[in-house]
Amino acid sequence: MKNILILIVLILYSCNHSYKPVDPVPTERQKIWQEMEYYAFIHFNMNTFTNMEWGYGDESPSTFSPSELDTDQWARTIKESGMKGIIITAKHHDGFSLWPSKFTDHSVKNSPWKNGKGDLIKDLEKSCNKYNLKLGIYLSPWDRNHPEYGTQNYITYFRNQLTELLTNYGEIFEVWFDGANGGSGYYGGANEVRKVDKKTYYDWPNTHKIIRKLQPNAVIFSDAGLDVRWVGNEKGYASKTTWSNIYRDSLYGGMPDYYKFSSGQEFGTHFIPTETDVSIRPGWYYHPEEDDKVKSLDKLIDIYFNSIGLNSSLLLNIPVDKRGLIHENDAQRMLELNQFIKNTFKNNLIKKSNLFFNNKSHPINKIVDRDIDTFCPFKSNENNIIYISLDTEKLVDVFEISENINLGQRIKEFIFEIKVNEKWVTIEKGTTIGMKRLIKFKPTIIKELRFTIVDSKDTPLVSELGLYKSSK
Ligand code: FUL
Repeated sequence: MKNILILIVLILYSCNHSYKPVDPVPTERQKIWQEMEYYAFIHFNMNTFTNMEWGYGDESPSTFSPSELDTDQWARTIKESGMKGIIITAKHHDGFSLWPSKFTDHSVKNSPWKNGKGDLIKDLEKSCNKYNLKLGIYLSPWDRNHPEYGTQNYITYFRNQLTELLTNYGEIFEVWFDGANGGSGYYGGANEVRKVDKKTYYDWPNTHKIIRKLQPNAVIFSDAGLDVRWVGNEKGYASKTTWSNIYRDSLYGGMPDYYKFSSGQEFGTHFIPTETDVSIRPGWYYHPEEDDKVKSLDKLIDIYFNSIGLNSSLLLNIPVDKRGLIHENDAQRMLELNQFIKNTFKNNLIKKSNLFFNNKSHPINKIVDRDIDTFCPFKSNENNIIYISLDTEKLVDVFEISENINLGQRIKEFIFEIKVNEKWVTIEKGTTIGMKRLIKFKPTIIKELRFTIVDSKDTPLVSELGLYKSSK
């Protein structure tokens, strides 16, 4: 009995006793967002009907005429695909608004859809509620339709529209601001080039205040955050080294060399994780000629491992078609990807292993419980190897590890090895971990593996470990 008590005390002590945060750490809203991992972008707007990617701003509202628009079909397909939310292009660069904004005539209210009585954002809000999905808003700062773009009056207009979107459509989980802005456009008939100073024109701090006031739980996305930042490319790949930390005040939306900072910065002052946005087709918008260009399942799996598996989230874009439906080809691929994810990660093969650290046995339960708030510290001066012996030999090809990022991102360098024919084989020498790192390797039968934390800012706090055999 006494021995059991000592064991329990040791177990409780060895995991989760309090550790000081290593700043910067995530805010509550970032934590909630980060656990979503995978959610959908929908590009559906005027461009869907003109077969363009960037409308000029002179399109007639009468062009917007979906024949079978059904936001329930979107939400149902997205839910069945395992995603947690939808971000919709409420207004893209051409300025057409998918809701009957009081502040412009360039909207659905002057379109044939539902005889001008429709409100697509309202429909989508209802569908999201019905299927238990979160709703996010893309509002383009650049507006090639608005006559006053480039002046202070446009900023007022932009904020008025933002206020409508954040007031009338329930809880919004993310507000998405694109970096592309300023250039040629219709601008109410002026047909000219308008350049703005991207650093100062939008007076972002005051716009952010509006968002915080109306939707305090929403994360704000742009190249520069405030809460979530761009991964730096539109291909679906995060950097192998991805610090959520970054010197936020040196960034601004639309900065030309932003991609240089996509890895984040080890000593960055703010915690701003990346979001990986990529389209399931070549274009962001629907083009019939791309019906047979939906990304293959293998490509999407690769993107999954290189976004969610590299301390990022995955924002997968679905271009809704001219009917107003998610096209059959896209829907099929989305469901296939979900099947892959579910089958691959349903069975954590590490669960019954023996874990040793610093040559002592260590309880594994807290790091296989899918709860990022429970973790084990792995700190030693002599031996920083986490050694795992599986209960039986197993065929595996995916390793997963997560840090307890609530106390700050810490791990700087690691080595992952498996034992094959009595020899240790290095699978990956890497750098950062963060929220999640997935390592994919050739399917191999193994019984032993080890993970060495070569360098870390402070005591490494591991919240999750996993080992799987992928289903494809
Ligand atoms: C880009 C935009 O210019 C594209 O049209 C698209 O909306 C993409 C998500 O962001 O920068």
